[in-house]
Amino acid sequence: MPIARAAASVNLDGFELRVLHLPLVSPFTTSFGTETVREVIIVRAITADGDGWGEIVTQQAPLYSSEYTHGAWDVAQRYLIPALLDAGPLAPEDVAGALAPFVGHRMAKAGLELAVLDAALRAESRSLGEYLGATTDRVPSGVSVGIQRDPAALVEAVGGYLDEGYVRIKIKIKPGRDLADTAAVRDAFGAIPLQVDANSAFTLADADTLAELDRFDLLLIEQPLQEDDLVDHAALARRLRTPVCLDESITSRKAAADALALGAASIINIKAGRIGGYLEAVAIHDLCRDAGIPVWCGGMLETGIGRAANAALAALPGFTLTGDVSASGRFYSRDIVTEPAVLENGHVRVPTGPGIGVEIDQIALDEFTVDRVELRR
Ligand code: NPG
Repeated sequence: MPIARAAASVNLDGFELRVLHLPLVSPFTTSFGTETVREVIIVRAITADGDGWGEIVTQQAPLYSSEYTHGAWDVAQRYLIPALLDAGPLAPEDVAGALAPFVGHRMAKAGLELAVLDAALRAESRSLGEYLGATTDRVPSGVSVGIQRDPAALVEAVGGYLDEGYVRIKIKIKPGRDLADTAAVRDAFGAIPLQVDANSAFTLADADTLAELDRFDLLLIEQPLQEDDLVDHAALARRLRTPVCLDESITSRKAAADALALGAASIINIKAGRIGGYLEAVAIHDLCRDAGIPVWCGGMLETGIGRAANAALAALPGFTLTGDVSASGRFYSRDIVTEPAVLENGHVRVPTGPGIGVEIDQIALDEFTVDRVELRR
């Protein structure tokens, strides 16, 4: 179901970029490191008809993927924004094409596209959910739990999130912090919906250990091997009963189609940042829906801007598995939107207002800004 009705073009006067440092409510540890502050770039598209907001979800260092904040900051100013400002009146559907000559940098492209989309949809008083094809007004909320000091601390953290009402738990694993952590959560909480995320930390040589995860009846194992290990993922998938889900490897609709053709995944995590934008996300959703492959919406510790957009995306009908669309309070005590996402009976509401459907808390935005630049046509 491609976008049913295109958005009108916008006349871009310029863009503002800000680097923000948002303190996390607790450290977030994955197989690639620990974050205590979320460094993120906020994009404001400036048009005669009003502003649009987007978010570039890079991290400080290139540990999850090759992108990182100051790389995105540079490429956006040096190449991407000038290309958009030179393009004349621009429809959101044309952003990806205007940026296509520049290889990679998908998170930067996604953040710029979202800002243009938001500006265009606000000008038409149309919500992002309606535009993308959302079919529900609230989405079930899963939580991603970082690696803790030990399995007992993990059980305590998971228990807290279950008490808050999260309907699905994902725990981070890495070599040496895999079977015992998963067993501890299964033993403590019984048959809860549970999945694990390795963030590329294993190799095919670890297949025996990973096969032992089969006894925990997990919903899926996410990205056990490296980003470019499609053939090895296919070999691993043949060894496991646990479904293999890909995240880092899926950088585009084409990559998704290749992964499915190879049997490298039976489930796909869709993150708009990782694949260059929300329109590519809809394309992967459509591909998977036609192929009978379940998808779910991943998270990148988004601020209220990206979090609202993710809720809209997760409301498309092919998102049959619970995503990492948690409440803002999971990561932030103060967000940069006036109505941060909250958990209501284990669900997050899909905003219905124009564009991404949330308003910016300008005071909070200023408070967390550490760098700012404006580029005009
Ligand atoms: O709920 O936003 C969230 C976080 C979900 O675990 C999560 N994200 O590998 O999926 C991931 C991980 C991540 C976060 C990766 C930030 C890279 C950056």
